[in-house]
Amino acid sequence: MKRLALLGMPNTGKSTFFNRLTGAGARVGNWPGVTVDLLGAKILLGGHMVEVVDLPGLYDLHGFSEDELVVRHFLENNPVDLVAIILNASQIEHQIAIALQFKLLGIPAILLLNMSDEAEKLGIRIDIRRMSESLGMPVMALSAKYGKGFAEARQAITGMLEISEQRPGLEDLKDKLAQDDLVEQQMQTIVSHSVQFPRQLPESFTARMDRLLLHPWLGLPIFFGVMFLLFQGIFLLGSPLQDAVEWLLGLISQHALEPLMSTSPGWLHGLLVDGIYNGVGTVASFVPIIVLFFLFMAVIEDTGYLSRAAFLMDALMSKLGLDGRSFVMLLMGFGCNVPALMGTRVMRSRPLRLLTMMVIPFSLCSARLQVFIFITAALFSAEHAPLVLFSLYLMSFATAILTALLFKRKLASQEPFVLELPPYRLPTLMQLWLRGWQEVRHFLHRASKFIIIGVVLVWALTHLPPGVAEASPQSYAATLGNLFSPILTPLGIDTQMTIALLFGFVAKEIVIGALAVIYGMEGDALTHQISISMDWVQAYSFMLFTLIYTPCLSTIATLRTESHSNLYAWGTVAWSLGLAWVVSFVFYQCARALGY
Ligand SMILES: Nc1nc2c(ncn2[C@@H]2O[C@H](COP(=O)(O)OP(=O)(O)OP(=O)(O)O)[C@@H](O)[C@H]2O)c(=O)[nH]1
Ligand SMILES: [Mg+2]
Repeated sequence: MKRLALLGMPNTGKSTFFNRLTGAGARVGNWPGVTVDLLGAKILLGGHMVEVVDLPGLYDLHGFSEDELVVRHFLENNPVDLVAIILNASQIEHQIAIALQFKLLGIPAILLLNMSDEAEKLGIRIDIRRMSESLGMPVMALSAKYGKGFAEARQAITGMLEISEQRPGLEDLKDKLAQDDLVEQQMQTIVSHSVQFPRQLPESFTARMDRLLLHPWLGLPIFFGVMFLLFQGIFLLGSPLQDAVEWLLGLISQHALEPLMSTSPGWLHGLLVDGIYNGVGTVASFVPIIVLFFLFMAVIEDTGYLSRAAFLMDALMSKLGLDGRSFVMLLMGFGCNVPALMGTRVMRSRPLRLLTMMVIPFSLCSARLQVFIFITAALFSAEHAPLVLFSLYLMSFATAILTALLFKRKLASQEPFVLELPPYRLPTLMQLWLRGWQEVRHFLHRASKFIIIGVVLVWALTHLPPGVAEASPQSYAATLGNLFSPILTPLGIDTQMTIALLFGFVAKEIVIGALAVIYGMEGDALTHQISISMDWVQAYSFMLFTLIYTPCLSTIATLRTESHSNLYAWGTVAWSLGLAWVVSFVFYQCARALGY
């Protein structure tokens, strides 16, 4: 099998090209450092099976951040037939060095000048033929996003792969890169011979937008306003969709599932309908909101506004021992903590990375959001519910800030970093569609992996030993819950909720699934049941604990693999568990003391 590697600086459109070439759904975003790990896909090109590998971006081959190491490690250990170097044509004068480095290494390469649409708008003219001659490798103009030049690039790659021979991995890549001066010199010659810059770059749309959005004192209020509108939009559009899914699930159960199951034994009916169907269904009804949430975040990310958030928050974050990128990762953590943790690979300083990874688990992720929407809808009025949710987001930030302040001396770093502000770009519908679909797939994956197993286990615990009444004090569930009651009763958390919390350790989606199973209800009946089984103080204490105690098993696993340290991973978990207990305890006891 042949192997084609896509390589270039961060944010040049490698993943966009990869998706177009392979039909895969790699994550794309207008932010340097979206791809931080290898991603491969196999396709048929000109009669050969070709493995295409999308690599993280790298500033140069000397780079030593974790994501750049991934690239170097790949090149050193994997034979490749062809390297497609993808660069941003509008920044050609800074980016062409990588092409030269590869040429000096003697690896067959093709140079794709991506974003040629943007370069053209800026009035940058590139003499492709001349550049190709002086570089000694094929050069092509491309717009991976809109498809211009794609067919030609694909054809050229196919042709080159036909004749190429696989090179073994490049051993000791670093030692072979000693010719920086030479690269610098040649780079200038090539650019001056084949690129024509306009005498004066026109004032771009981006510059005009930034005058407002990065305004010294309007910038931050605008940013928070945008985030506020985003959440409003999600609920405005999401709630009716959620109701529709619930209605549909009810219909299926009433007209298909119940008649079908009417003759089956009681326990099987219980397991399949009250257990799996209600449990997974309750979680599934949140999928529209979560998909919308990711779509809105994708727009923020893909327009390039996320980079502005990093810029605006950089000064504040540095007071916490973090930087603007940490803030962006916290925001990404609102979606899911796992990719946010991996996104910290772009940080070169290990202490900074560890500190950022320590605060990310406090980001109120979309799985926790489901629990909170559910509980607030049950216990608070429609007027108060948004305020309650908002307060939980504030708590999420507050716990992150507290953690950073407490640990910043232990994990002190001074990594100088220059923030790149990419131009504003509009995502295409295709990109948004891909993103939405990815989230649905991600849900199905989690549903099959954790949620079904979780709800079945909860069902078994509430129905065993045989013969006990459902969730009665004699059931295993109650026994297990009682085991933890000395710890959780002072927080106002009862046995049922304890079971939900225990399973929530694995994945937060299971929390509501588990509640559906424990009470043997779904939809409005379940909401009503929750509203009478606790008061608002207990509910808020439960939500505080759920927010802080630990995100999920995948996050813990990621903390461990990314830090290469068991001590760090479990230390982080111990800290958040302890903090969760203290915060809930203080809240619950104070509220009760005040007579609520
Ligand atoms: N205008 C324009 N935008 C593009 C083009 N190709 C990609 N983009 C946009 O550029 C941004 C970066 O694209 P990605 O494909 O994520 O870039 P990448 O090189 O994989 O980035 P990293 O994974 O961070 O290294 C996204 O907002 C894309 O939509 C193009 O040809 N023209
Ligand atoms: Mg990428």
